[in-house]
Amino acid sequence: MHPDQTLPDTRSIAAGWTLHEYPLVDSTNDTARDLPAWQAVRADVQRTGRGRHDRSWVSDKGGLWLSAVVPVGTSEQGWQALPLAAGCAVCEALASLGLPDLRLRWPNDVMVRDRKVAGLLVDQFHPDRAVVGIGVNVTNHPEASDATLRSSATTLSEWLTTTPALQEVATRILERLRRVAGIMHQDGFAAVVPAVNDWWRPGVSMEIETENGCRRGVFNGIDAKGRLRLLHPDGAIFEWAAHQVFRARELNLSNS
Ligand code: BT5
Repeated sequence: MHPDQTLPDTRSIAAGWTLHEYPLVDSTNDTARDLPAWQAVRADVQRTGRGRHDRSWVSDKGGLWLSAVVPVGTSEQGWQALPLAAGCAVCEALASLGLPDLRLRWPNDVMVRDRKVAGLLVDQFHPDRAVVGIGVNVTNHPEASDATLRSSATTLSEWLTTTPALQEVATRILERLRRVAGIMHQDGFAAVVPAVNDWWRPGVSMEIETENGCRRGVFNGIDAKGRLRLLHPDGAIFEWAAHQVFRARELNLSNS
């Protein structure tokens, strides 16, 4: 723990979660590293919020910076599919608050139209559980820290007449995450694939960067293992796991 981190405010919330709240941490994913399953960390501000592939995540006051510890089975597939299932849980939670025009952008950016409202970063520090990091822009101003986010990011307050409290957003997300994780645990990831596939924009053209170079095609949802299905111009479908894709870009749309 960082020396200036104060003791958290800890309480039980809905769906059997215990939530630890801090004013300031480096990254909630790191603070949650050694917690048991079904515990979560929320911070008002993160000093060094992390995105995927060592990218940074702007985490100013007013946003929801949340990390939830979820048990994963021993199968590699269980944990690889978790970010997709968690993205679906975040979409469901934000839709329940009345956010319009929500969708997922592969692998797990949560978008309102073409602007990113939430991002997910899943870390696995222990073999039996994963830390699902969720960042949601609520009343914060990410563009004040990074001007490039002016056109690519959005916040809940831009779309809702009454902006919900951070605790309310956290509770709704954790409730749905617990439900989705329960379905995955009982019936496997394939059982949540149809729900995940409902959140993509259909027929979007994409370019992906892989270690073997760039590939272009039409996004065709995910398969039962959680891999991206890319339809090539010759009609062949290729599958790509998230860890094989360094960057994904939707063509003819704004991107982050
Ligand atoms: C993500 O990475 O979208 C994962 C973000 C996860 C953040 C949460 S907050 C709680 C937990 N603790 C952490 O330290 N992290 C997690 P990626 O797909 O790599 O997207 C990163 C890119 O999103 C950046 O390069 C920017 O372009 C953009 N970005 C940065 N901050 C943003 C923000 N607040 N809103 C929208 N876009 C942002």
